[in-house]
Amino acid sequence: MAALQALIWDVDGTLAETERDGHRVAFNAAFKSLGLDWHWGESRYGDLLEVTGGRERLLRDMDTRADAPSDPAERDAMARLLHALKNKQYAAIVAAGHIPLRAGVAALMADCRLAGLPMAIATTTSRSNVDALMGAHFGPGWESGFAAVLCAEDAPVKKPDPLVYRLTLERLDLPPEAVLAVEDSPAGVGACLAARVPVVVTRSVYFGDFPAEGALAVGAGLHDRRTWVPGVPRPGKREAPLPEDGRVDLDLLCAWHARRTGSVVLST
Ligand code: XBP
Ligand code: MG
Repeated sequence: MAALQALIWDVDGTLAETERDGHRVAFNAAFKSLGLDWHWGESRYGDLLEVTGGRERLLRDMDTRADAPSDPAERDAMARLLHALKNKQYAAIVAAGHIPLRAGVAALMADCRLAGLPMAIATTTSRSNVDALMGAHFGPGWESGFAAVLCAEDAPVKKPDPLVYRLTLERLDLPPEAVLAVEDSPAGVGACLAARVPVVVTRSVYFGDFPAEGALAVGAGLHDRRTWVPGVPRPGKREAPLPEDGRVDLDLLCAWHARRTGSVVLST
């Protein structure tokens, strides 16, 4: 069984709570800038997160609106414009310091750097959003700290499709069993399982209680290992939460990765 050779990060919900206070707020500002009387509340946005991709999410919402253009080409153009405006607003929100990293993220990244373990990013959000968030927290040269950064522009078929993980593995030149992903959403876990990538789940505000079957471990946040429960591949069979204090560090992730027993459920 391969030892851990790279850690792969999801972005939205995993690195930071970007959705409720970032993308949602930015979408609402974009609606306003076009003079639209549209507003996504927290709960409505949570429902729309079933759709991955901001533009795709907009199109889903437009299906329910009488005042959205009825012509498909016009509707598509409007979604593209709103999405571009939203991403600009999002970058401004992030640059203003409104979106902190989730607790435990920076420390785990520092563990990887210290241990010389390569890291990658596998997300189906736009590259500009990743750049805005990572640049705000790690400075303009942040990308040099990552062996691969794959975004929506690289993988246009979005999670839960495994494409972004398959491309990331290709870029890293590693087999799936040699990596570990950190995810927060059902779509993210679905993408990992379909790509046979082992995954741990750090629960985010919008995905607080999905079953996460097939994950190696599930917890409320990387900062507190007492909230984590190592998973097993079969439904209904779970271990007790970890008793000891401390964060989820690289040693713990390596231990979970090493003791997995074919725990990646194949969905394809
Ligand atoms: C999150 C997404 C994205 C973001 C918005 O994907 O589904 O669509 O909500 O970004 P992940 P865009 O968790 O894999 O990062 O507007 O650029 O799509
Ligand atoms: Mg996510």
